[in-house]
Amino acid sequence: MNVTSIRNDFPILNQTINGKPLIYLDNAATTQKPQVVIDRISDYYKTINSNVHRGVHTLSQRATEAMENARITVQKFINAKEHREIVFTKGTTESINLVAQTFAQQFLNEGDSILISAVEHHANIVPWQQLCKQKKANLLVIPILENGELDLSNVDELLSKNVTLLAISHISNVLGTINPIELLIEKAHKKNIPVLIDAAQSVAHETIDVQKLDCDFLVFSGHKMYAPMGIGVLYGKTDWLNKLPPYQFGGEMILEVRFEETIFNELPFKFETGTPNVEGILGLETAIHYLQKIGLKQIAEYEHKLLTYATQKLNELSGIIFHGIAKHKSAVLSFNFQGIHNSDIGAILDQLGIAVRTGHHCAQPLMENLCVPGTVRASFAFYNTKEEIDMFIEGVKMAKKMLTM
Ligand code: 7TS
Repeated sequence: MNVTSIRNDFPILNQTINGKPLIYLDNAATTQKPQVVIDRISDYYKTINSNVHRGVHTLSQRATEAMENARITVQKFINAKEHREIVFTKGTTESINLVAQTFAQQFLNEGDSILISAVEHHANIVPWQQLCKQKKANLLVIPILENGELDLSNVDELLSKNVTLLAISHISNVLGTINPIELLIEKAHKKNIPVLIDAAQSVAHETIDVQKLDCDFLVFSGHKMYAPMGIGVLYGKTDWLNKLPPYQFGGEMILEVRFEETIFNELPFKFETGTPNVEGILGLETAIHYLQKIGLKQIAEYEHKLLTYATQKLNELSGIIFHGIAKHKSAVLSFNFQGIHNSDIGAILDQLGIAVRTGHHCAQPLMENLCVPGTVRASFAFYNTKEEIDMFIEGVKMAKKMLTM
C-alpha cells in the first residue's frame, strides 16, 4: 500500500490545526472523504441532479439509473443475493430503528426478549430498550470479560429466554473487540432466532459477506466508510423484509393511493419514503469502489500493523490502563491513566493538532461496566502512518506530564 499517495487522495489531511499538521485519529467517529467521493457529489449536481423514480425526462432517468446502479454496487459489496435486499437509510441508527419499529413491532410480544451485548453503542440499545418497555418485553444483555471479549459462558441460556431477535455489533466502537458473530448467528439460528448485525465499525475494515454470515439483517453508515454523512444501509433477507410493514408513510413507498386505501410499493421502495439522498447514495458507491481499489484485505493488514505498533508504544508509558485487549481486535485503542481525566488528555492533544475522541463514546452502559466516566480513544484508518503514531505517543507523554505536575 502506498500511503503517501493515498494521503494525497484526502485533501482535508493536508492542513494545520493549532499550527501543527493535522493528525486525524478519530476514524471510528467518522472517516475523511477522498477527492473522488467529493467529486462524485459535485458532478452529480453539475450534471444529472433531478428527482428519481418519477420523471419521464432524461435527467430524472439518468439520476434514477445512477441510484439503482449504486444499489447493485452495495449489493455486490456485501454479497447480498438480491438488489432489493438493500434499503437506503440515513445511517446505522435509522436502520436499527427501522427494524425495531417494523420487525419487532410485528413479532415482539409481552414476555419476549431482545438480546444485545454489553458493548453496544446507544444506537443498538435505546431503540430496543424503548420497544421492550412499550411491549412489556425484556432486554437481555450478553456480558463481557475483563479483556473486552464477550462472555459466552451463558449465551445458550440467554438465547433460551423467548428471544425474538439477537442484535449485536460486529466490532465494538470503544474496545475494538471483533465479536464472534459467526458463532452467535449459528447459535441463534439453531433456536430459530433471527440476528441483526451492527456493522458500523466493521464495514470499512473487514470483508462482509452477508450470505456467508447468513445474518438476517445488517446495518451500516456511509460516513464511517469514506462516504458522505446522511446515507446508510439496511440489508435484510427478502423473506424478512417482505414480512415487515412499512416504516414510514408518504411518497415513493406507494404503488397506488386512494383516500380510502393505499397499496404499498415493492421492496426495497416500501422502506424508502420520500425523496432519497441521491448524492449520498452516489458518494457511497464511489467510496466502495475506492475501498475495493485499495483492497479490504490490504487495509485490514495495514491497520493491524498500526494497531500493534501503537499498542506496543503506549504500553511503554507507565500507569497506562488499556480498555479492551481482546485477541481479535480492530484498529481502535481506548485507554486511561489513573487520576487523569480523559478529556484533559484530549484537549492537550488537540493543541498539538491531534484529533482523538474522549468521553463515553455513546456507550454509557459499557463505561459503567468499566467503572470509568470515559476513555481516550484513538482509532486508525489506512491513511494514518507510523510517524503520526510516534507524534501521538509524544503528545500523550506530554499531556501526562502536564497533568500530573
Ligand atoms: N453502532 C456503532 C457500533 C457505532 O460505532 C456507531 C457510531 C453507531 C452504531 C451509530 O452510527 P450513526 O452513523 O448512525 O451515528 N459510533 C460513533 C463513535 O464511536 N463515535 O462517534 C460515533
